[in-house]
Amino acid sequence: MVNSFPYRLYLVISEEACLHHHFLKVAEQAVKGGVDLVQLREKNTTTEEFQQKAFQLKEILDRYQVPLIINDNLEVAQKVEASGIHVGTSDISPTQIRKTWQDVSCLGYSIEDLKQLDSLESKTADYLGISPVFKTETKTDTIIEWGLSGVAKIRSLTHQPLVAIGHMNAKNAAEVIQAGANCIAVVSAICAAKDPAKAAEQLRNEIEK
Ligand code: TZP
Ligand code: MG
Repeated sequence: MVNSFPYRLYLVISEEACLHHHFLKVAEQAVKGGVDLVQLREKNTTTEEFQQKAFQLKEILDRYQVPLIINDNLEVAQKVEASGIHVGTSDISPTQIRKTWQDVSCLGYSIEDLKQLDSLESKTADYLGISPVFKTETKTDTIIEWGLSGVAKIRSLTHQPLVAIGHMNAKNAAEVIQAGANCIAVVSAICAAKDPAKAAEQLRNEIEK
């Protein structure tokens, strides 16, 4: 069977989160270090700005054949011909996205409650975001902290690809994979690193352990 979700290390990037280098440089370095999926997640920006950044980022990612996912903006995602879109429970729904964008190849949906696992919205997604695995200062409007036991519980209930996000780093990546996640998603572990390529490489090594 073809593995439709082969990704292991997922960079969720915004210009603001990149502390030491321009976000395009961070993305390129991260890909060189082992990131194989990238999401552009820009809050507090205009659609025009978001779109411009997405075009710039996609140009780089295309060179490495790394797919671009757009956070919660269907218009931008389709305009830049991204590979997919990621949404949370309070955003446009996965079923609505598929109606509008029939050939979307990678649709991500974050779950914050076990009950959501059984929903049509979850089943419509190509992967589920376990959000957040651990509390993080990068996103504070969260409801739950899944922890390792939450990851294991979700793994026992679904065969869907699982992306772990929230305070993920090289110290905890291996155990979260062991608990059942397919892929580790990070913001600050790479965006705030002085050497994003090295940070990505360390994460990737832990994931592949
Ligand atoms: N969704 C759930 S936690 C999170 C998002 C976007 C932020 C993760 O950031 P960090 O810095 O990797 O903890
Ligand atoms: Mg959202």
